[in-house]
Amino acid sequence: MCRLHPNYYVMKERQEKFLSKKNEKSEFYNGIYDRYKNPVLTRDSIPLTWCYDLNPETNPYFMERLGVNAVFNAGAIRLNGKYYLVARIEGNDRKSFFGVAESDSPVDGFRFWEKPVLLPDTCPEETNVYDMRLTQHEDGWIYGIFCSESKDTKNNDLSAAVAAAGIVRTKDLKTWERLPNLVTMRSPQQRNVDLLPEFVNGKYAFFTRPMDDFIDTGSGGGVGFGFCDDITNAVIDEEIITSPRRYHTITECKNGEGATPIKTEKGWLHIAHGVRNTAAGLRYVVYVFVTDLKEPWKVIAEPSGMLIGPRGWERVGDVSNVVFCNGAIAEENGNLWIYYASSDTRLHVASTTIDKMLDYAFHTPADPYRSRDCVAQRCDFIDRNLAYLAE
Ligand code: M1P
Repeated sequence: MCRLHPNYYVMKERQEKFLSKKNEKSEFYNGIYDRYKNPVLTRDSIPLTWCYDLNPETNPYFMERLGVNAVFNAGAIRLNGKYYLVARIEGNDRKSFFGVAESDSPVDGFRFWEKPVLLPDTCPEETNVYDMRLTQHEDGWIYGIFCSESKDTKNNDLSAAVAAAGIVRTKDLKTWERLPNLVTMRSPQQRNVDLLPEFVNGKYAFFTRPMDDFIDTGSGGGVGFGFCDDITNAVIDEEIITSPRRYHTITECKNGEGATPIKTEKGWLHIAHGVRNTAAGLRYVVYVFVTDLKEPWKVIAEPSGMLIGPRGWERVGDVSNVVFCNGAIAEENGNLWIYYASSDTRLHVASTTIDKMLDYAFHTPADPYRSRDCVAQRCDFIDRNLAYLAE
Protein backbone atom coordinates (compact mmCIF):
# COMPACT_ATOMS: atom_id res chain seq x y z
CA MET A 1 0.00 0.00 0.00
CA CYS A 2 1.51 3.37 -0.97
CA ARG A 3 1.94 6.15 1.59
CA LEU A 4 0.44 9.56 0.76
CA HIS A 5 0.97 13.02 2.20
CA PRO A 6 -1.89 14.19 4.52
CA ASN A 7 -2.42 17.21 2.27
CA TYR A 8 -3.24 14.85 -0.58
CA TYR A 9 -6.38 13.76 1.28
CA VAL A 10 -7.34 17.37 2.03
CA MET A 11 -6.95 18.37 -1.62
CA LYS A 12 -8.71 15.23 -2.88
CA GLU A 13 -11.74 15.88 -0.68
CA ARG A 14 -11.82 19.54 -1.70
CA GLN A 15 -11.70 18.59 -5.37
CA GLU A 16 -14.37 15.92 -4.98
CA LYS A 17 -16.68 18.54 -3.44
CA PHE A 18 -15.95 20.90 -6.33
CA LEU A 19 -16.48 18.28 -9.04
CA SER A 20 -19.73 16.97 -7.59
CA LYS A 21 -21.30 20.41 -7.13
CA LYS A 22 -24.61 20.66 -9.02
CA ASN A 23 -25.02 23.56 -11.37
CA GLU A 24 -28.11 25.74 -11.73
CA LYS A 25 -29.33 28.59 -13.88
CA SER A 26 -28.35 32.05 -12.69
CA GLU A 27 -30.76 34.97 -12.45
CA PHE A 28 -29.40 36.51 -15.65
CA TYR A 29 -32.25 37.08 -18.12
CA ASN A 30 -32.48 38.24 -21.70
CA GLY A 31 -34.97 35.69 -23.05
CA ILE A 32 -32.38 34.39 -25.52
CA TYR A 33 -30.32 32.08 -23.33
CA ASP A 34 -29.68 31.20 -19.68
CA ARG A 35 -26.33 31.51 -18.00
CA TYR A 36 -25.35 28.92 -15.40
CA LYS A 37 -24.00 29.91 -12.00
CA ASN A 38 -20.85 27.78 -11.86
CA PRO A 39 -18.19 27.31 -14.50
CA VAL A 40 -18.15 23.79 -15.98
CA LEU A 41 -14.33 23.61 -15.98
CA THR A 42 -11.63 25.52 -14.14
CA ARG A 43 -8.07 24.82 -13.06
CA ASP A 44 -9.63 23.13 -10.00
CA SER A 45 -11.00 20.44 -12.35
CA ILE A 46 -7.49 19.21 -13.18
CA PRO A 47 -6.68 15.80 -11.64
CA LEU A 48 -4.16 16.02 -8.80
CA THR A 49 -2.03 13.39 -10.56
CA TRP A 50 -1.35 15.92 -13.33
CA CYS A 51 0.15 18.49 -10.97
CA TYR A 52 1.51 16.83 -7.82
CA ASP A 53 4.18 14.18 -7.40
CA LEU A 54 2.27 11.89 -5.00
CA ASN A 55 5.34 10.15 -3.62
CA PRO A 56 6.34 11.72 -0.25
CA GLU A 57 9.89 10.44 -0.81
CA THR A 58 10.33 12.71 -3.84
CA ASN A 59 7.80 15.38 -2.82
CA PRO A 60 7.94 15.69 0.99
CA TYR A 61 6.11 19.05 0.99
CA PHE A 62 3.35 17.90 -1.37
CA MET A 63 4.18 20.74 -3.75
CA GLU A 64 2.71 21.34 -7.15
CA ARG A 65 5.46 20.28 -9.54
CA LEU A 66 3.61 20.83 -12.82
CA GLY A 67 0.92 23.41 -12.07
CA VAL A 68 -1.97 24.39 -14.33
CA ASN A 69 -2.85 28.04 -14.79
CA ALA A 70 -6.17 27.95 -16.63
CA VAL A 71 -8.75 25.74 -18.33
CA PHE A 72 -10.82 27.42 -21.01
CA ASN A 73 -11.78 27.48 -24.74
CA ALA A 74 -13.19 23.97 -25.31
CA GLY A 75 -14.45 22.12 -28.35
CA ALA A 76 -17.62 20.17 -27.54
CA ILE A 77 -19.35 17.06 -28.79
CA ARG A 78 -22.04 14.59 -27.69
CA LEU A 79 -21.27 10.91 -28.34
CA ASN A 80 -23.32 7.90 -27.24
CA GLY A 81 -25.38 10.04 -24.86
CA LYS A 82 -22.36 11.58 -23.10
CA TYR A 83 -21.05 15.14 -23.24
CA TYR A 84 -17.38 15.73 -24.03
CA LEU A 85 -15.30 18.88 -23.83
CA VAL A 86 -11.83 19.04 -25.35
CA ALA A 87 -10.50 21.94 -23.35
CA ARG A 88 -7.53 24.23 -23.75
CA ILE A 89 -5.40 23.69 -20.67
CA GLU A 90 -2.58 26.10 -20.01
CA GLY A 91 0.26 24.93 -17.79
CA ASN A 92 2.15 27.25 -15.45
CA ASP A 93 4.83 27.14 -18.15
CA ARG A 94 2.46 28.96 -20.57
CA LYS A 95 2.22 26.04 -22.96
CA SER A 96 -1.33 24.97 -23.87
CA PHE A 97 -2.48 21.43 -24.53
CA PHE A 98 -5.74 19.51 -24.75
CA GLY A 99 -7.60 17.37 -22.25
CA VAL A 100 -10.87 15.48 -22.65
CA ALA A 101 -13.49 15.99 -19.93
CA GLU A 102 -16.61 13.82 -19.86
CA SER A 103 -20.00 14.05 -18.17
CA ASP A 104 -23.49 12.57 -18.27
CA SER A 105 -24.83 16.11 -17.93
CA PRO A 106 -24.26 19.15 -20.18
CA VAL A 107 -23.98 21.56 -17.22
CA ASP A 108 -21.96 19.88 -14.46
CA GLY A 109 -19.96 16.81 -13.46
CA PHE A 110 -17.21 17.16 -16.09
CA ARG A 111 -14.19 15.06 -15.18
CA PHE A 112 -10.97 14.84 -17.12
CA TRP A 113 -9.80 11.50 -18.42
CA GLU A 114 -6.73 9.98 -16.83
CA LYS A 115 -4.21 11.78 -19.08
CA PRO A 116 -4.16 14.80 -21.40
CA VAL A 117 -4.09 14.33 -25.19
CA LEU A 118 -0.58 13.57 -26.44
CA LEU A 119 -0.77 14.63 -30.08
CA PRO A 120 1.37 12.82 -32.67
CA ASP A 121 4.60 14.85 -32.97
CA THR A 122 4.58 15.47 -36.71
CA CYS A 123 5.31 19.18 -36.61
CA PRO A 124 8.73 19.78 -34.98
CA GLU A 125 8.58 23.58 -35.28
CA GLU A 126 5.27 23.76 -33.38
CA THR A 127 5.56 25.32 -29.89
CA ASN A 128 1.94 25.60 -28.81
CA VAL A 129 -1.53 24.23 -29.60
CA TYR A 130 -4.96 25.51 -28.55
CA ASP A 131 -8.67 26.09 -29.26
CA MET A 132 -9.81 22.83 -30.82
CA ARG A 133 -13.09 22.81 -32.76
CA LEU A 134 -14.67 19.36 -33.12
CA THR A 135 -16.54 18.38 -36.28
CA GLN A 136 -18.38 15.10 -36.67
CA HIS A 137 -18.01 14.88 -40.43
CA GLU A 138 -20.21 12.90 -42.80
CA ASP A 139 -17.04 11.12 -44.02
CA GLY A 140 -17.15 9.16 -40.72
CA TRP A 141 -14.31 10.90 -38.85
CA ILE A 142 -14.40 13.34 -35.95
CA TYR A 143 -12.02 16.15 -36.87
CA GLY A 144 -10.25 18.46 -34.46
CA ILE A 145 -9.13 21.74 -36.00
CA PHE A 146 -6.89 23.81 -33.73
CA CYS A 147 -4.33 26.57 -33.71
CA SER A 148 -0.78 25.31 -34.25
CA GLU A 149 1.65 28.04 -33.23
CA SER A 150 5.33 28.25 -34.13
CA LYS A 151 8.06 30.82 -33.64
CA ASP A 152 8.36 33.35 -36.45
CA THR A 153 12.00 32.77 -37.33
CA LYS A 154 11.98 35.62 -39.88
CA ASN A 155 11.21 38.20 -37.19
CA ASN A 156 13.71 39.44 -34.58
CA ASP A 157 10.96 40.08 -32.04
CA LEU A 158 11.19 37.20 -29.55
CA SER A 159 7.40 37.02 -29.16
CA ALA A 160 6.68 36.94 -32.91
CA ALA A 161 4.80 33.80 -33.88
CA VAL A 162 3.07 32.15 -36.80
CA ALA A 163 -0.40 30.67 -36.45
CA ALA A 164 -1.65 27.84 -38.66
CA ALA A 165 -4.63 25.49 -38.54
CA GLY A 166 -3.64 22.04 -37.28
CA ILE A 167 -5.81 19.06 -38.20
CA VAL A 168 -6.30 15.80 -36.30
CA ARG A 169 -8.94 13.14 -36.63
CA THR A 170 -10.29 10.42 -34.40
CA LYS A 171 -13.19 8.03 -33.98
CA ASP A 172 -13.24 7.93 -30.17
CA LEU A 173 -11.36 11.02 -28.86
CA LYS A 174 -8.68 8.57 -27.65
CA THR A 175 -6.59 7.77 -30.72
CA TRP A 176 -5.71 10.83 -32.78
CA GLU A 177 -4.29 10.82 -36.28
CA ARG A 178 -2.44 13.99 -37.18
CA LEU A 179 -2.79 15.31 -40.73
CA PRO A 180 -0.65 18.05 -42.30
CA ASN A 181 -1.61 21.58 -41.28
CA LEU A 182 -4.04 23.43 -43.52
CA VAL A 183 -2.33 25.50 -46.22
CA THR A 184 -4.08 28.68 -47.35
CA MET A 185 -2.38 29.99 -50.50
CA ARG A 186 -3.53 33.60 -50.06
CA SER A 187 -3.20 34.04 -46.27
CA PRO A 188 0.11 33.92 -44.39
CA GLN A 189 -1.51 32.98 -41.06
CA GLN A 190 -4.71 31.31 -39.84
CA ARG A 191 -6.54 30.97 -36.53
CA ASN A 192 -10.15 30.12 -35.60
CA VAL A 193 -10.63 27.68 -38.47
CA ASP A 194 -13.75 25.49 -38.52
CA LEU A 195 -14.63 22.52 -40.71
CA LEU A 196 -18.26 22.18 -41.85
CA PRO A 197 -19.68 18.73 -41.02
CA GLU A 198 -20.91 18.16 -44.59
CA PHE A 199 -19.33 18.15 -48.02
CA VAL A 200 -20.28 21.13 -50.18
CA ASN A 201 -20.15 20.40 -53.93
CA GLY A 202 -18.27 17.22 -53.01
CA LYS A 203 -15.49 19.13 -51.22
CA TYR A 204 -14.43 19.75 -47.63
CA ALA A 205 -15.62 23.23 -46.66
CA PHE A 206 -13.64 25.34 -44.18
CA PHE A 207 -14.41 28.61 -42.47
CA THR A 208 -11.11 30.43 -42.03
CA ARG A 209 -9.77 33.66 -40.57
CA PRO A 210 -7.11 35.08 -42.87
CA MET A 211 -4.42 37.04 -41.01
CA ASP A 212 -1.30 38.93 -42.07
CA ASP A 213 0.18 38.72 -38.59
CA PHE A 214 -0.10 36.70 -35.36
CA ILE A 215 -2.24 39.24 -33.48
CA ASP A 216 -3.36 41.72 -36.15
CA THR A 217 -5.45 40.36 -38.95
CA GLY A 218 -4.12 43.21 -41.12
CA SER A 219 -5.71 42.98 -44.53
CA GLY A 220 -7.68 39.90 -43.39
CA GLY A 221 -11.22 41.14 -43.84
CA GLY A 222 -13.11 38.82 -41.49
CA VAL A 223 -14.37 35.24 -41.38
CA GLY A 224 -13.39 33.56 -44.64
CA PHE A 225 -14.57 30.46 -46.50
CA GLY A 226 -12.74 28.05 -48.77
CA PHE A 227 -12.87 24.58 -50.28
CA CYS A 228 -10.34 21.80 -50.19
CA ASP A 229 -10.34 18.57 -52.19
CA ASP A 230 -8.21 16.36 -49.97
CA ILE A 231 -8.31 16.65 -46.19
CA THR A 232 -5.17 14.49 -45.87
CA ASN A 233 -3.26 17.24 -47.66
CA ALA A 234 -5.53 20.22 -47.13
CA VAL A 235 -4.90 23.21 -49.38
CA ILE A 236 -7.27 26.13 -49.92
CA ASP A 237 -6.51 28.17 -53.03
CA GLU A 238 -9.13 30.90 -52.70
CA GLU A 239 -10.85 32.31 -49.61
CA ILE A 240 -13.86 34.56 -49.82
CA ILE A 241 -15.00 36.71 -46.91
CA THR A 242 -18.33 35.68 -45.48
CA SER A 243 -18.87 37.66 -42.23
CA PRO A 244 -16.73 40.79 -42.70
CA ARG A 245 -15.39 42.88 -39.87
CA ARG A 246 -16.80 46.37 -39.91
CA TYR A 247 -15.89 49.81 -38.67
CA HIS A 248 -17.47 50.81 -35.35
CA THR A 249 -19.09 47.48 -34.62
CA ILE A 250 -18.25 44.60 -32.29
CA THR A 251 -16.03 43.13 -35.04
CA GLU A 252 -14.06 46.26 -35.84
CA CYS A 253 -10.67 44.91 -34.77
CA LYS A 254 -11.16 41.27 -35.73
CA ASN A 255 -13.64 38.41 -35.72
CA GLY A 256 -13.45 34.66 -36.03
CA GLU A 257 -15.47 31.48 -36.23
CA GLY A 258 -16.38 29.89 -32.93
CA ALA A 259 -18.25 26.64 -32.48
CA THR A 260 -18.55 24.36 -35.51
CA PRO A 261 -21.51 25.69 -37.54
CA ILE A 262 -24.80 23.98 -36.64
CA LYS A 263 -27.20 22.85 -39.36
CA THR A 264 -30.76 24.13 -38.86
CA GLU A 265 -33.83 24.21 -41.11
CA LYS A 266 -33.13 27.88 -41.90
CA GLY A 267 -29.39 27.80 -42.45
CA TRP A 268 -26.02 27.17 -40.81
CA LEU A 269 -25.96 28.75 -37.38
CA HIS A 270 -22.60 30.31 -36.49
CA ILE A 271 -21.61 31.22 -32.92
CA ALA A 272 -18.58 33.40 -33.58
CA HIS A 273 -16.55 36.06 -31.78
CA GLY A 274 -15.98 39.73 -32.47
CA VAL A 275 -13.20 41.94 -31.10
CA ARG A 276 -13.07 45.68 -30.64
CA ASN A 277 -10.28 47.83 -29.30
CA THR A 278 -10.68 49.92 -26.14
CA ALA A 279 -8.42 52.02 -23.94
CA ALA A 280 -8.22 48.93 -21.67
CA GLY A 281 -7.21 46.62 -24.52
CA LEU A 282 -9.13 44.23 -26.76
CA ARG A 283 -12.68 43.28 -25.79
CA TYR A 284 -13.99 39.93 -27.06
CA VAL A 285 -17.70 39.11 -27.35
CA VAL A 286 -19.69 36.26 -28.88
CA TYR A 287 -22.00 37.03 -31.80
CA VAL A 288 -24.20 35.11 -34.20
CA PHE A 289 -24.75 34.90 -37.92
CA VAL A 290 -26.55 32.43 -40.19
CA THR A 291 -25.38 31.30 -43.63
CA ASP A 292 -27.24 29.69 -46.50
CA LEU A 293 -27.58 25.88 -46.41
CA LYS A 294 -26.59 25.36 -50.05
CA GLU A 295 -24.13 28.22 -50.32
CA PRO A 296 -22.69 28.33 -46.77
CA TRP A 297 -20.43 31.31 -47.54
CA LYS A 298 -23.49 33.58 -47.96
CA VAL A 299 -24.68 35.32 -44.79
CA ILE A 300 -28.50 35.41 -44.62
CA ALA A 301 -28.94 36.82 -41.10
CA GLU A 302 -26.66 38.80 -38.80
CA PRO A 303 -28.34 40.36 -35.78
CA SER A 304 -26.87 43.56 -34.46
CA GLY A 305 -24.33 43.47 -31.65
CA MET A 306 -23.27 40.76 -29.24
CA LEU A 307 -24.99 37.60 -28.06
CA ILE A 308 -22.76 37.11 -25.03
CA GLY A 309 -20.52 39.75 -23.48
CA PRO A 310 -18.37 39.37 -20.37
CA ARG A 311 -20.46 40.12 -17.25
CA GLY A 312 -19.56 40.41 -13.56
CA TRP A 313 -16.62 38.20 -12.57
CA GLU A 314 -16.34 36.90 -16.17
CA ARG A 315 -14.62 40.19 -16.98
CA VAL A 316 -11.57 39.36 -14.90
CA GLY A 317 -8.86 36.83 -15.64
CA ASP A 318 -5.58 36.24 -17.42
CA VAL A 319 -6.79 38.16 -20.48
CA SER A 320 -9.57 40.29 -19.03
CA ASN A 321 -12.77 41.43 -20.77
CA VAL A 322 -12.97 38.36 -23.00
CA VAL A 323 -15.65 35.81 -23.74
CA PHE A 324 -14.78 33.23 -26.35
CA CYS A 325 -16.63 30.19 -27.69
CA ASN A 326 -15.27 27.33 -29.78
CA GLY A 327 -17.75 24.63 -28.79
CA ALA A 328 -21.49 24.07 -28.62
CA ILE A 329 -23.69 20.98 -28.53
CA ALA A 330 -27.02 20.88 -30.38
CA GLU A 331 -29.24 17.98 -29.38
CA GLU A 332 -31.93 16.22 -31.39
CA ASN A 333 -34.59 17.60 -29.01
CA GLY A 334 -33.60 21.15 -30.00
CA ASN A 335 -31.61 22.01 -26.89
CA LEU A 336 -28.41 23.95 -27.44
CA TRP A 337 -25.53 24.15 -24.96
CA ILE A 338 -23.05 26.93 -25.61
CA TYR A 339 -19.67 26.51 -23.90
CA TYR A 340 -17.96 29.87 -23.57
CA ALA A 341 -14.81 30.78 -21.70
CA SER A 342 -14.30 33.99 -19.77
CA SER A 343 -11.10 36.00 -19.77
CA ASP A 344 -8.96 33.04 -20.91
CA THR A 345 -9.34 31.54 -17.43
CA ARG A 346 -12.40 29.28 -17.03
CA LEU A 347 -15.22 27.67 -19.02
CA HIS A 348 -18.95 28.38 -18.58
CA VAL A 349 -22.14 27.05 -20.12
CA ALA A 350 -25.22 28.85 -21.42
CA SER A 351 -28.38 27.04 -22.48
CA THR A 352 -30.92 27.85 -25.13
CA THR A 353 -32.71 26.12 -28.01
CA ILE A 354 -32.20 26.12 -31.77
CA ASP A 355 -35.69 27.67 -32.15
CA LYS A 356 -34.78 30.56 -29.86
CA MET A 357 -31.47 31.13 -31.64
CA LEU A 358 -33.17 31.25 -35.03
CA ASP A 359 -35.78 33.66 -33.70
CA TYR A 360 -32.93 35.76 -32.29
CA ALA A 361 -30.93 35.59 -35.54
CA PHE A 362 -33.77 36.42 -37.92
CA HIS A 363 -35.79 38.87 -35.79
CA THR A 364 -33.17 40.95 -34.01
CA PRO A 365 -32.71 44.11 -36.06
CA ALA A 366 -29.48 44.40 -38.03
CA ASP A 367 -26.86 47.01 -37.09
CA PRO A 368 -27.64 50.33 -38.84
CA TYR A 369 -23.92 51.29 -38.41
CA ARG A 370 -24.57 54.92 -37.35
CA SER A 371 -25.58 56.25 -33.96
CA ARG A 372 -28.32 58.47 -35.44
CA ASP A 373 -29.83 55.52 -37.28
CA CYS A 374 -29.57 53.34 -34.15
CA VAL A 375 -31.59 55.94 -32.19
CA ALA A 376 -34.17 56.11 -34.98
CA GLN A 377 -34.34 52.30 -34.92
CA ARG A 378 -34.88 52.32 -31.14
CA CYS A 379 -37.49 55.13 -31.27
CA ASP A 380 -39.45 53.23 -33.90
CA PHE A 381 -39.27 50.14 -31.66
CA ILE A 382 -40.47 52.14 -28.61
CA ASP A 383 -43.34 53.68 -30.65
CA ARG A 384 -44.57 50.23 -31.62
CA ASN A 385 -44.41 49.13 -27.96
CA LEU A 386 -46.30 52.21 -26.78
CA ALA A 387 -48.96 51.71 -29.44
CA TYR A 388 -49.28 48.06 -28.41
CA LEU A 389 -49.56 48.99 -24.72
CA ALA A 390 -52.30 51.49 -25.57
CA GLU A 391 -54.42 48.88 -27.38
O1 M1P B 1 -7.13 36.14 -25.71
C1 M1P B 1 -8.36 36.12 -26.36
C2 M1P B 1 -8.34 35.07 -27.51
O2 M1P B 1 -7.34 35.47 -28.43
C3 M1P B 1 -7.22 34.67 -29.59
O3 M1P B 1 -8.33 34.83 -30.42
P1 M1P B 1 -8.16 35.65 -31.82
O4 M1P B 1 -7.40 34.78 -32.72
O5 M1P B 1 -9.52 35.96 -32.36
O6 M1P B 1 -7.46 36.90 -31.45
C4 M1P B 1 -7.03 33.19 -29.25
O7 M1P B 1 -5.72 32.99 -28.78
C5 M1P B 1 -7.97 32.71 -28.17
O8 M1P B 1 -7.52 31.47 -27.69
C6 M1P B 1 -8.05 33.68 -27.00
O9 M1P B 1 -9.11 33.28 -26.14
